[in-house]
Amino acid sequence: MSLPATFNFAEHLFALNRGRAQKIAYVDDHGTMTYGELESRARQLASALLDAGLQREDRVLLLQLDSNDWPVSFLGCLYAGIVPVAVNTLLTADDYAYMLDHSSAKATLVSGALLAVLQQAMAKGPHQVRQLFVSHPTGDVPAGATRIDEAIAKAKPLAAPAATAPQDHAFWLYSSGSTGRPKGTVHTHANPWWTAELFGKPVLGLTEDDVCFSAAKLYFAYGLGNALTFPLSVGATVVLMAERPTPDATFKRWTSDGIRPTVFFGAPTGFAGMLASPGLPARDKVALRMCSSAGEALPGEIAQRFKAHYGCEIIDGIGSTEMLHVFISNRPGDIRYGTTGKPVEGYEIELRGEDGKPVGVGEVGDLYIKGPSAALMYWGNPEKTRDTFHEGWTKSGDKYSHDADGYYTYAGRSDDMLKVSGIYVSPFEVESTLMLHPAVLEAAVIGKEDADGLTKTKAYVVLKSGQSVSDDELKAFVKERLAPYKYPRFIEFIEELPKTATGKIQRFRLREKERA
Ligand code: 3SK
Repeated sequence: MSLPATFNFAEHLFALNRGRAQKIAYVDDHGTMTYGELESRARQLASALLDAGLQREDRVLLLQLDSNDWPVSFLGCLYAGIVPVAVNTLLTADDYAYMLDHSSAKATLVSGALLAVLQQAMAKGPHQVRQLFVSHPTGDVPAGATRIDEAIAKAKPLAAPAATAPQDHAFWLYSSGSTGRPKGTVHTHANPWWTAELFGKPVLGLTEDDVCFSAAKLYFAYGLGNALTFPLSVGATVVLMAERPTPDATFKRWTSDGIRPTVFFGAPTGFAGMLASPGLPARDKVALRMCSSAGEALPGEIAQRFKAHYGCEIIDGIGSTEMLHVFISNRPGDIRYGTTGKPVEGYEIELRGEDGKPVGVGEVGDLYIKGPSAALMYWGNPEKTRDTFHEGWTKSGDKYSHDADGYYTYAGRSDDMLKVSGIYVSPFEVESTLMLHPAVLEAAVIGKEDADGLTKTKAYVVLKSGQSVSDDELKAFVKERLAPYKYPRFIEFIEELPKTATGKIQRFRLREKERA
């Protein structure tokens, strides 16, 4: 598989779908957009951006709730050779001020609902934003700003795509670590193409008959693949929603009288919440044929309960913002519950021990990935770039083991692993066991020093509403199921776990709480 010397990812998708001009590409909270409309609007926006003075390789902050304007904005930028910096819509003005400064964005494409926080960020300076394009304004747009729909209506479609090369900068995503500022992860025009060729098509088997719906928003690498790259690479239809993916909001789309999703992309916490919800729709009310899960390893028990209810598999995999999408995954019809599956063809996986050498079967090692969709760098951060991207390998920061059959099992984050009595304990293993208890909704396990200064496990547990259980009962429950040294010596019940915007448990916050 290879790409021509000139390759523009937006033009690639438009060309693929020119025979489907009348087919619905997107349906959002406002209405539908056909493939023909997607191409013409994106190319009109490309003209409008260039007419506004933006130039090839300039960065533009894309801060929008999921709506049909998001793919128009993203692909319009790519078509013009402008680089969208797609950012999380849940952040603070301080975060956006940092991103505007760090990316030197010359313009922003912003949802009306997010304009106020963006303006607060701009007031914090310094930044180079000269143009504001507003999608779905909630009132009058400020002086000097332009409505995206008006900019599109006034512009002629750009005649030809920017003649980008496969390795040219196409877009950025910010990757958040457990410490430090978010890192601007630079992806090329080739990278999304690789994720579709290696994962979306061959592993998920998406087709043009599918209707894709992703709980993860488009600004996440996971959501970008699920709701743009993969469906548009096969001519499928996508459902977008601006609101938070609560169980009820998700169920509303699953059971829509109009376009019903056939493939749903979620994360373990979301699946657990939906299964625990009284509103869970019956099997005959939905059209799901398959689900995908990423973000955190999916406890096998959740996948099995989901399958029992809907008769449909959840394909669990792991990806990263740096690799753009999934590189280890279960396969439809070949699922080993509780594992992340096998390496996706086209990616090499290594688990390295403390000596940097590959570990043996059953041993836990640091996960490294080699594959063609890896980001070029973290913008302006040579130190972290060198640390993460080294000799063609990308360090993920996760710990994994693999069995003799080649299935990989998650063992926690590199910095979350615990050593209890000299033996590694995976917080994830203890958490998944706690979650097997019928009263437990979620759990997070960290290390806590005992009176002797030795590390023991402590579990923070969130109970399902209306349920109760004693800590002694939970300890006994874990002891019965795992090696005895692994049971949590301390248990604290809390209302909710601290999480990142992508739903990952922030164990470091619990550790901070413990130290306070
Ligand atoms: O968290 C993941 O597993 C993931 C999957 C696909 C793309 C991006 C990410 C972070």
